[in-house]
Amino acid sequence: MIIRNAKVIICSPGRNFVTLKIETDQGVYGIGDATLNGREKAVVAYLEDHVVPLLIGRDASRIEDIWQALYRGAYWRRGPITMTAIAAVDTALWDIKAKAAGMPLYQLLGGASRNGVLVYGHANGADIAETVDQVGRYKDMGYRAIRAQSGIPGVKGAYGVGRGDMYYEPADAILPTETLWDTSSYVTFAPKLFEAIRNEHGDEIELLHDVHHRLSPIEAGRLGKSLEPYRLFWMEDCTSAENQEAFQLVRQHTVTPLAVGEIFNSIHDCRELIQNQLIDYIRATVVHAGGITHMRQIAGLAALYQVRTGCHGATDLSPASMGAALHFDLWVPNFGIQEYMRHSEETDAVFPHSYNFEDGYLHPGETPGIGVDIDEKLAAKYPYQPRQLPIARLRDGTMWNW
Ligand code: CS2
Ligand code: MG
Repeated sequence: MIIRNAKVIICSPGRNFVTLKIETDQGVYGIGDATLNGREKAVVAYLEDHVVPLLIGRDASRIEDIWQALYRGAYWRRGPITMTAIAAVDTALWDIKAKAAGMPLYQLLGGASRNGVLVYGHANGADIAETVDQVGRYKDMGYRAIRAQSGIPGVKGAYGVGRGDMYYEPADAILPTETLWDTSSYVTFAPKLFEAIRNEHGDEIELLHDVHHRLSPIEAGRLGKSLEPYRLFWMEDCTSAENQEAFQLVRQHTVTPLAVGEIFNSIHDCRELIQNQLIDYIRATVVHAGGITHMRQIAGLAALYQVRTGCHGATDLSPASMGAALHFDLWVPNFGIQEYMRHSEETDAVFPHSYNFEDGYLHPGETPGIGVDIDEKLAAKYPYQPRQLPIARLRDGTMWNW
C-alpha cells in the first residue's frame, strides 16, 4: 500500500485543530491529530515543508521504519513540534493498517485488556460551593472519577476555571491573557476545597487535582501531605518536571499519588521519574509523544516500575487523539485512567467518531481503524483562529509557570 498523498487540514470548530490525512493508492486513508495548542502553525509548517514530501511513495504498512526515518532522519531529535508531527503520521498509519485489516485498532495492538476505559471529567467552579455542585453534576452524569479545580479568593484567573461549561478552554486570545498566581493563597485554599467535596460527596468517588507546574518541590510536598486525608486519585504536575530529580523531594514528604507528563514528548523526559518510581501515573499521550509507536515504549518502561498510564485528554487534543488514545488505553496492560474533556457539538460534527461514554467508562467502538473521521467540507467552514494560552505572573509582576 503506497502513500499517494498527505495533507494537513486546519480548522476551528470552536477551537483550533490540525489534522494530518494520509491517502494510499488503494483508497484507504488514515488521520492523525497534530494539534499543539497555541503553536499550531509551527507543526503545520513542519509537516508540510519537511515531512509530507518524505512520505509520498513510501509503503504505508512500514510504520516502524517511517517512525525511525522521521525521528533519526531529521538529525534534530525530540521536542514538541517534531514529536507532534511524528505522532500525526504514526497515528494516521496505524489507522490505515487497522482499516486495511478490518479491525478496530485495539485488536491489532493485542486486544482488549478491560471492558471499558475509566475516564475522569472536569468539575470547575468560581468558588468552593460552585465546585462542590459541579462535582455533583459530573457524578449525576455517571462519572466515577472527577478532577476538581476552583477559583481562589483574591487570585485573578486561577488555573482550571476557564470560560465554557462542559468545554473549558484556556486558549482565549490572540495575545496571551495575563493571570495572577499566589502560592500562599493556593496552598491554604486547596485542602479546604477537598474537605468540602468529601463532606458533600463521600469517600467513594475518585478525585483528581491539577497544580499545573506552579509549586516548588518542597511546597508540592507540603500540599500533597495536606491533601492526604482526602485520598486523591492523583495530584498532577505539582512542580516543574524539567528536573526529574526534583520529584524525590516531593516523594519524601507525601503519599498522595503523583501524575506528570502531559507536556512530555519522549521517553527520555520521564525515564528517571519512572525508573526511580517518583511518579504513579504517566500523562504522556499519543498526539504529543510520538504516536502509538512511541507510547507503547513509554508504557512498557512504566510497566516495569508499576507506573500506570493517565493520558492527557483536554479539549485541545482533537477527537482523532481521543480515539487513538482509547484504543491504546483499552489494550495497554498498565492502564490507570484517561482524561476526558468533552468537545463542543461543532467539533464532534467535524470529527464523527465511534467512541461512546457509559457509566463512567469510554469505549473506542468497533469501527475499523481509530474510529474517528474528519468531515473536510464541514471543517472548511471553520477557518483557523489565532489563539494563545494565558500566562501567569506573581503579585510583584514576576513571570511564573502558567
Ligand atoms: C490541563 C490541560 O487537562 C489538563 O490536565 O493541564 O488542560 C492543559 O492546560 C492544556 O492542555 C494546555 O493546552
Ligand atoms: Mg494538566
